[in-house]
Amino acid sequence: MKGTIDAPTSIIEASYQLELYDIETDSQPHLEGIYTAPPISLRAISPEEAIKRTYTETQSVLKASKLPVLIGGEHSLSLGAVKAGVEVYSDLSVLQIDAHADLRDSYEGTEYSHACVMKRVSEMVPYIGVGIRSVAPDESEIFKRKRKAKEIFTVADFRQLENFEAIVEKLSDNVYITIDADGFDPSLIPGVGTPEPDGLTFDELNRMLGEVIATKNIVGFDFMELRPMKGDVRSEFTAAKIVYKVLAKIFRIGL
Ligand SMILES: [Mn+2]
Repeated sequence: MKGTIDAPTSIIEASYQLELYDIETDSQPHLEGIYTAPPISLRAISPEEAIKRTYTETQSVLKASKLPVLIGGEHSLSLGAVKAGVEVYSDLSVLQIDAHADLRDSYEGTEYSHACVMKRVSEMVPYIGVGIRSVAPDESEIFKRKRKAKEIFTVADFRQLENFEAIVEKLSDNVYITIDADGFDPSLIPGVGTPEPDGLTFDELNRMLGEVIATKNIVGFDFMELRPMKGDVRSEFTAAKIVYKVLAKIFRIGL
């Protein structure tokens, strides 16, 4: 989990620089009440244990009828949140924003690597992937199948859509959103492990999420895989902004 461990602190710090007013929704999301929980301690434990702790924390937030928002962190931690979510919402589906398919069965000796996260998610719930533009040879068959079934949209596929209906119609009523920072174009978020060119713009992602939030019940979301860079705050500021804007849209509809 090297590199991503400092992301939560850097995103929270960047959030202090955000204007509290959101132009788009004509609202101040902070007035709804945003509680920043202490960080989940994940140092010196196995990936399985880290996922388990994330699961327990998310479960307690859901039990309190609150909206869990996870700021990470290694992408595999999303598994803990999805597991907690599907226990409450049996029809749960996941919307993945990511440059990578993350469909490997195992990677570097573990089934709980960031490179396997969507394979593990797909074993729990259906999901739709958007922004995918980097696929390993051993993922290519399943990627092609999912792309043909319109369960995965490359950035090129996404840009050919006239509206977001094809994405929305595949999702169930209750949706968990997982955003890997590298789904964005690296000009917006250079601070990632694998900056893949030709990613989504802020506007593209913001508009698509707006449509999903308007039509679905969002049970939780996460923003993962940021790696802060020295001397460049673009990444964490963009991360803080999208998290705040997603909250603004969810709050406008009402929890
Ligand atoms: Mn990724």
